Amino acid sequence: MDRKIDELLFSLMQNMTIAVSGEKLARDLGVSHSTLVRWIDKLREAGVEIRGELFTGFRLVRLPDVMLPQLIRPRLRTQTLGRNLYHFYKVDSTNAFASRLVNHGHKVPDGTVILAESQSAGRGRLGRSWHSEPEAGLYLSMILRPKVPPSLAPLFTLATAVAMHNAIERDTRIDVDIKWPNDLLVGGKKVCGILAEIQAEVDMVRTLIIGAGLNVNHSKLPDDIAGRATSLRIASGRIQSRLEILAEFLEEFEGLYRQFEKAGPSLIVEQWTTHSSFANGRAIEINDGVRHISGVTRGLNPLGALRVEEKNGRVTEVYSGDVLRWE
Ligand code: BT5
Repeated sequence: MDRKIDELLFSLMQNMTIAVSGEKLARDLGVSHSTLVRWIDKLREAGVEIRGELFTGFRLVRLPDVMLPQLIRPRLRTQTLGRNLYHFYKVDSTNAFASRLVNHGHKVPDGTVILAESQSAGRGRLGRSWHSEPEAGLYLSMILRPKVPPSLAPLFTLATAVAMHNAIERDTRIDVDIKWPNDLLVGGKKVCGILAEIQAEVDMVRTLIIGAGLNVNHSKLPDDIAGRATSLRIASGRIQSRLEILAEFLEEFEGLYRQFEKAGPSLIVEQWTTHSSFANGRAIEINDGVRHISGVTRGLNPLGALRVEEKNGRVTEVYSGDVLRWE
């Protein structure tokens, strides 16, 4: 459905300076006048400013910042990641849509990417929610089928954090830190969160869905998270390009993924360690789902688990969890 609306928006964008007759748009898209009007309304609801009506013709007021596949495709430098692309103006959650796609038996190619302008039920980890303001953020999910046991799945969330870190730094020159396991921080505040969901047999991952939410152009965040969250725009004082960051991210992630398939986790582990101030010497308290572990971080093990030296000198290796406190 949204694919046709993308086509409509793209043709309005190609005719920015003139009003395009509703008659012609409906004919080109092969839909009735009433469907056209409904789609125009849907675009307006999504924040796209369109002037006019069916009989006068429609014209865009300004170039909208929408993640149109027609704009993304020419910028993609990947082989497979993002080549199959779904784009929504509004969806409940890109991760939820991805699992519906996989579960309903559709043949979903590896590396499929789902993008949304806004989410009505963006998900965080452990049942928490993700604030997903329209147009301001990047909300994406990737469908992957790595040939690994479930125990190695957390490596791909580390890889996502590294890829997003590199994409943001390259594109915006903003300093980004990675908080274990996979939040991105700017000036100590969260700018990006990652949610990996896995469908697996006991010894093999069937499908891995990795979602990432990045605050890009929010001018402010809701009061309940404003103290611990920020956006790239707030941090840099400039509007940033979601499109360019996305293209960089997909290229970076595909590079890490391919390297993993060829040579194992070492590059992901090495890059994560280089870019995270949490890798070494941080006092930290973690809930790994079973118990609380407090101690000082001592790097990642070769499979990506965080090594934490506890007070009694014992080193515990933690694959995933929630950081409760850190210094
Ligand atoms: C995460 O969870 O950080 C994972 C967030 C993943 C979101 C993406 S968006 C695309 C894809 N589709 C989805 O439905 N989800 C993924 P967690 O570590 O549990 O952090 C959640 C907590 O971060 C919340 O409880 C808030 O305190 C805070 N938070 C919520 N929205 C935020 C935002 N926009 N920016 C910064 N912090 C936020």
